[in-house]
Amino acid sequence: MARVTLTQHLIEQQRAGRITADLRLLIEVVARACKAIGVNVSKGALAGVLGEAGTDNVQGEAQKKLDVIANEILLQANEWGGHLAAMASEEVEEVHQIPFDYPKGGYLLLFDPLDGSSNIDVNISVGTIFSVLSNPVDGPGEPGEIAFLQPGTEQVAAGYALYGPSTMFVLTVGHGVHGFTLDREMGSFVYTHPFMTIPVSTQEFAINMSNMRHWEAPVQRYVGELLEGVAGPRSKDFNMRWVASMVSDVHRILTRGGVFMYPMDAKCRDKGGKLRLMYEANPMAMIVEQAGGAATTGRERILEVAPQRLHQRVPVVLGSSEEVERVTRYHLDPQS
Ligand code: P6P
Repeated sequence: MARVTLTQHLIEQQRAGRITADLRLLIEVVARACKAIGVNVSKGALAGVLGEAGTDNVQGEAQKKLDVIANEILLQANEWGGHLAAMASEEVEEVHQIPFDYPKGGYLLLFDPLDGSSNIDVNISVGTIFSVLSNPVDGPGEPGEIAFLQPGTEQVAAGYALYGPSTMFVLTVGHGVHGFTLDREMGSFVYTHPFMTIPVSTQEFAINMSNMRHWEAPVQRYVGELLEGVAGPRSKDFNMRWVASMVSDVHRILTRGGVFMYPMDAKCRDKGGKLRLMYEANPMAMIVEQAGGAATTGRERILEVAPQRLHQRVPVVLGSSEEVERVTRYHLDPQS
């Protein structure tokens, strides 16, 4: 049977009126940039791109960390496309405007170009996360930070690339979550995972246990019950996974269920949390909800958080709805 590619899938979404031609082309450009990032990531030490910036490679050029390379690939790929009014990246403090001589479009693109990059040097999977908003600013003016500060419910598309044993591209435009696997011979993303769905219940949790002493009481209680296993109030045993690469942990949950937590704790409280709202929590929350899961800060739905700053952080609890609802209930009703 002829294999459907990302391009064909997007054309079908456009024919069904679910996305515009411009959004289709934007997603294609992002996916192509992710392929280029994957090529660099998979070279590892061979490309002289591991390790810290500041050292010189054989040509005497300053070596760049992979996340800087990934950021440049995404910025350059999207500047000329004509679909964007502006971009925002974890790697760039300010909003990135489209060069004045390039055509502009009606979308805002936000991304974490290489999430989990601390895992690069130890050859553990990393990913790229992206989010698409509509530009609320009419007319030719350059959108400032304010234009980006929209709640996650306003996202028109969200997705990630996972540079793992296989390179995958996972996408939602608000009509389910769909996964694509890179066929390296063809160079195209093949539609391999239609309508990815997160099981309601699970026996697997993901959290950095080394932070236990810093957690707030509801998380202490919740994880304590998981660790009590079948003899405890949950009456079943739980397994734990922590890749310390959000895209990998979320992809596992999308594939077989689970609950992922980077909760508020005494260590990250002054920053508001660990993970970034606009280009980590929001896109992943849209994906998780579209796959039938849930995503909260522990106290409120992530997609309804009103952003105050472009790079703000939030606590994150996401995955199998039964578990996310329990953790959230423990925060909101400690006597429950
Ligand atoms: P910790 C990676 O740096 C990241 O932003 C996420 O991808 C990941 O879930 C988290 O931080 C890991 O944090 O504290 O376990 O190193």
